[in-house]
Amino acid sequence: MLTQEQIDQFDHDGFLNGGRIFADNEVAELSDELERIMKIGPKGFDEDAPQPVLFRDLAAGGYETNDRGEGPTPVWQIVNIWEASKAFEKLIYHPAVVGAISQLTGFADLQVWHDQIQYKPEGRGGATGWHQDAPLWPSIEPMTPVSAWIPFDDADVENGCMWMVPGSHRWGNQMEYLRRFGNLKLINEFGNIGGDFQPPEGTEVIEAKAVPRPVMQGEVHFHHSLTWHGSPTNPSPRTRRAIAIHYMTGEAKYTGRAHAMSQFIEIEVGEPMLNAGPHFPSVCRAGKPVVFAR
Ligand SMILES: O=C(O)CCC(=O)C(=O)O
Repeated sequence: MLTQEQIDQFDHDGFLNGGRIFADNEVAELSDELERIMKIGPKGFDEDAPQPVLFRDLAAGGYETNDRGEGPTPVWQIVNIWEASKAFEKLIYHPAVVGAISQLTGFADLQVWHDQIQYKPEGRGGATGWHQDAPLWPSIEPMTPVSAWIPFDDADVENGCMWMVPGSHRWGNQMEYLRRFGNLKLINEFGNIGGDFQPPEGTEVIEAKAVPRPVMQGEVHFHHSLTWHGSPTNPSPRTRRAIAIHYMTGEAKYTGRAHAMSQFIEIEVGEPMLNAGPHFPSVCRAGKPVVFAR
């Protein structure tokens, strides 16, 4: 359970380190599972085997790639690893994570929108540009979800932890502004954002100032879907591996607009995502985390 102080902190900042909730052996199991799937690779799954929805190097665009589709500064993105791995399927139901998301959103019903591994290899892992999540998810409205971010390595400034801007979740859709900073990739420049940004009048935080968000193995970190965030390159000798689980609240409705997940939505425009089908598991019902029983 999060304390009221933690909930207030999240409301103010748009992010929160929720502390340690995973034992070492749980982190090790997930980390081994991730390495198993990385070995299979984007092209190695049998056609009829359960597999992720997307598996690609996010940073490869415009570069020459090897036969795995890997460019010179890889950020391996695996979307819905839970569909390919029992250990990750169990993770999306984790009662401490789900309970905290329910507290932070104030919603009793929650579903998984999708999950996403971002794997930055040691020495050459690429950057994930500054962005907000909700504007990249036009298929669902309103923009209220919260994500849990769980690392499988200590994620710190040296190996490309996320950076965030406190209070930015109250500033609406600012993707047009953030796109101007696509050139920021290296650790020593990544925080140079927001200098000329004027937060909307009446918001609590009135300066756009980026801060690094180190998260240690075993801990969970939460961020609002409108919080400005991104992560720089990983020049360190350590991997930076993590999963984000993007949750939807019971108010989410299908808009008909496109996203990698929209091909799996089995409802009509305007209907609640609650009925969207098996790719969007319900993980909290009437305020109680659903027990994973498979
Ligand atoms: O893992 C990262 O560095 C970025 C993840 C991210 O953008 C997200 O969780 O929304």
